[in-house]
Amino acid sequence: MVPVIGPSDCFAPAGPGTIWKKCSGGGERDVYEALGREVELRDIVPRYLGEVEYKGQTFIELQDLLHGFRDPHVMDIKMGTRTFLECEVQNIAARSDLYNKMLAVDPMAPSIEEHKLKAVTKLRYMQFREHQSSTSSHGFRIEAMKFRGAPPVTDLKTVRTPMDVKHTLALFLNGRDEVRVKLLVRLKDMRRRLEHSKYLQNHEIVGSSILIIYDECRAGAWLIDFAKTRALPNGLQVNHRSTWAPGNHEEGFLYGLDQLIQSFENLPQGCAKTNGVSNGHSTNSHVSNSVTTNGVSGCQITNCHSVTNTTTNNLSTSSVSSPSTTTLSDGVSTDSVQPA
Ligand code: I3P
Repeated sequence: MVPVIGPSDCFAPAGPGTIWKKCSGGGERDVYEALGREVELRDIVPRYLGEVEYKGQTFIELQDLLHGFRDPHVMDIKMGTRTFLECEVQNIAARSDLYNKMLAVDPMAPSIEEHKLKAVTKLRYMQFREHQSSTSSHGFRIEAMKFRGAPPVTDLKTVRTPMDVKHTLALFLNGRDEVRVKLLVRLKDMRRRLEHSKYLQNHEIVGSSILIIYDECRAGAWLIDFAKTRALPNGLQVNHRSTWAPGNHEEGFLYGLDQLIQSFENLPQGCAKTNGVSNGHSTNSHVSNSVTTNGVSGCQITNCHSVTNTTTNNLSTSSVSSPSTTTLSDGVSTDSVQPA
């Protein structure tokens, strides 16, 4: 996640052009360092600028991908068919918070036993989330998105079917076919680089996201969030496309990227064009009558959640105020951002 759509207490602005991300343990820092050493991957992940201690907390300083965009549209897409670490398979601790989150999505989902216990394991919850969303079928799910001048939309847990995904992507692009074409070029380039990556040959990339950003002038996509990236056990190989079975460490990252590319390719041109900024956005709605996109063409927006927005948005940042430590001449590298 990024500040604009992620939990605000995880980030602090550093800048200009950089953010601080709260970091527990050195895992994510090590991944950014390793990815930064692989020249071919440098351009598809935020630049890592170092570790920072501030008021007793550890942050990693990263390129602010939003820097240089003007009130952009942002989408966070969680990648992979598996979103939990293999170690969760052995974790039998049942959690009441996850039971409650499950109930909120589908009150019928818990078993009789789980209802009695009022708790579920993390594995059970994570797999439930995978099946409720497009993670299981598509190898990606849309976690959050933000439209220009509107608060983030995060109620997307049941965007699951190919139609749901298509409608949500179409709504996000708002009929901007030139953005779709640029993103396809970028996503295919990412796939090529990742397929040839040495790092990917011996790591599983679990729970990472592709972040898509576009405004009137530019469009880009990056790979973010590496808290659950792990080295594979010695001698084990994965192709990032095969089905997961306990112990095989496949996470379906590249399968998801294939499906994401195909989903963008299959979008009809000019689908779900809206007349600029609307007062609300609806995706995947069970409330199709509250869709406020104007002039929907080629797609019916049905079966979705509705989000009404009234305010201009607001980069949410944490209350931690941080001195600037590093500045970048250009927050977003020009070769990774394509004119929209
Ligand atoms: C959370 C989400 C996170 C996961 C978190 C889940 O569910 O899947 O990825 O954190 O586990 O609760 P939801 O998306 O429905 O809010 P990790 O990626 O760190 O596993 P947690 O509750 O143990 O933090």
